[in-house]
Amino acid sequence: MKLIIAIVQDEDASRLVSNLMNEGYGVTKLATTGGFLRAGNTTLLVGVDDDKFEGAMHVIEKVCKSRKQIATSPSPVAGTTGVYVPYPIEVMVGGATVFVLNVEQFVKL
Ligand code: 2BA
Repeated sequence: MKLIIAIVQDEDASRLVSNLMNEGYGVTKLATTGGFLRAGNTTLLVGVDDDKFEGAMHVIEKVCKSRKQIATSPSPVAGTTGVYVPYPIEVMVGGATVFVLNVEQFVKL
């Protein structure tokens, strides 16, 4: 068994949960925050038997598309005013950041 930890954009999360659930996967959805953009994202925990792993990854890949987005980030230097000025930056968003862990034990009590 494997545990898929998938960090996805909020706007993709609902459709991804629906698609996974419709295909019979168990999903836990967590509200999370990215360290770089300091914006909300969604982390899904999906526990899957080994033979269903590829199917789950396929659903994640299908639903979460990469795209570019303009975001603001505080300047790293406050300057003479002591104020951190927001400036626009282009970042790739969407897609999914996925960690795959082998599950040692799965117990429901
Ligand atoms: P954030 O940390 O808010 O990052 C959002 C996006 O900003 C990243 O997308 C990346 O394209 C860009 N980015 C991040 N750090 C950057 C930097 N130092 N300079 C320039 N651009 C930067 P993704 O790489 O797809 O990551 C999406 C979210 O996945 C991240 O949100 C974070 O919540 C999570 N994540 C990514 N890598 C991770 C890791 N190694 N461990 C834990 N969480 C991770």
